[in-house]
Amino acid sequence: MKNLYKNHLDRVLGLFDKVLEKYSYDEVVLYSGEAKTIYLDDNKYPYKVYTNFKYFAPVLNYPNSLIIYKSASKPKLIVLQKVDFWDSQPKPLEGDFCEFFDISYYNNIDDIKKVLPSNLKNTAFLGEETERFNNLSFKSFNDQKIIDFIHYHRTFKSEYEIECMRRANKIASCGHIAAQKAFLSGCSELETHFEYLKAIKHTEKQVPYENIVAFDDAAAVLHYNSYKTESFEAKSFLIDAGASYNGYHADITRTFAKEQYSEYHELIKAVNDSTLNIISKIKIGMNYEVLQEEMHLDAAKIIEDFSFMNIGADEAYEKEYTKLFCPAGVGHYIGLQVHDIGNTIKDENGTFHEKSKKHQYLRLNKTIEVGNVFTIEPGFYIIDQLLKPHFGKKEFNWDVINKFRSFGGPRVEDSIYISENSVENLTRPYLP
Ligand SMILES: [Mn+2]
Repeated sequence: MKNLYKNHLDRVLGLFDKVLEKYSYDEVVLYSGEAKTIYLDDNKYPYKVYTNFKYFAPVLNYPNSLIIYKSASKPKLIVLQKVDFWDSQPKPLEGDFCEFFDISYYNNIDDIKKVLPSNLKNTAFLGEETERFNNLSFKSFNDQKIIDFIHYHRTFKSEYEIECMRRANKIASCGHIAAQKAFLSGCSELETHFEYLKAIKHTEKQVPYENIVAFDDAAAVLHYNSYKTESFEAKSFLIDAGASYNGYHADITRTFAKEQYSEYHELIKAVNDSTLNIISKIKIGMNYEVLQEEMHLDAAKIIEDFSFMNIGADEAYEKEYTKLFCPAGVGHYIGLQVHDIGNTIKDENGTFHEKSKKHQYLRLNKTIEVGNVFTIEPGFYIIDQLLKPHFGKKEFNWDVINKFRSFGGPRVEDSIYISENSVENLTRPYLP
């Protein structure tokens, strides 16, 4: 892992060498960010490190820290270590990455200006511009040209990043297995959520996104997070939950039926087959939107096979009825962010890439290239808000729709890495 990390850091530093030279800077300062205070309160929101800061190193929980990098020199990492008895004290940094940085500490946040380089006239600042940096004469704050350059290149992952994501998937899989058990043993949504956290050993603050733990019809609410606290005889369970390793994320969805060999179990199987089918169609050089079309072709087949409508698959596809049952995008880039950045940048100069016109909720419609990591997450839901304008229409088989409504609808989501010679599923080694 240390070698992988070393190569990753070399790549990151190489990118900064290039972009600093390209736009005539001597140096870059990245600010980790800070914990924000709630309005008229003395409590703070959970701290989340600036993503381009953690691109350098897995320094995830050290607010008010700086990375300073000048081409051809060892990057500096300056960490705040407050001395007070109220808060738990940040420990000195440890880990494989430490030896590749000049690490130093400062004790008082008001001294942050003292630890910055003395001459900032050719220095780029990246990160959240809080008032601490007001009146400082950086050459620029968050120069869009630098950001676009870095965000474009972040869509191509290093071997180290892939290894982190494999591990994140492995951790999340333990949670999924524990959650499935909890559901089958009659736990409530909230209890199931706790079992998940317990299994992955993350606090609520550490999960990459709010877990979706949805029983029965709640599964049709795509971002459901108002867990019911009471247990009840649930028939189906959808869990969309991740985990992180060194700041890299997993994003996995699985769906279960309490009753095996039931019709809903068949529907889950059909959606799982769709996930695997879409993955099998992936080719380097193909536009990601082709996979979105593939998802709708599969949804049309599900409509026909389960008789959700009184028309065939071809007609359901052509008339775009599949969008009523399968309204979301087929997936998104993933990495340091769950919905990783870079989907609207075409090249390192920041040329804007327009989103799909046909599929308004599709985040990604760029060409699939070596190094990309993205999710594939088809679903098939009964969403009354979408079906309402069609209520009563004879093309729809309302008996079947009514029968499935109380199950919500399945989604099955894996993460995929495109390497030179393979399409690697980062999720399946750990979870069926
Ligand atoms: Mn996702």
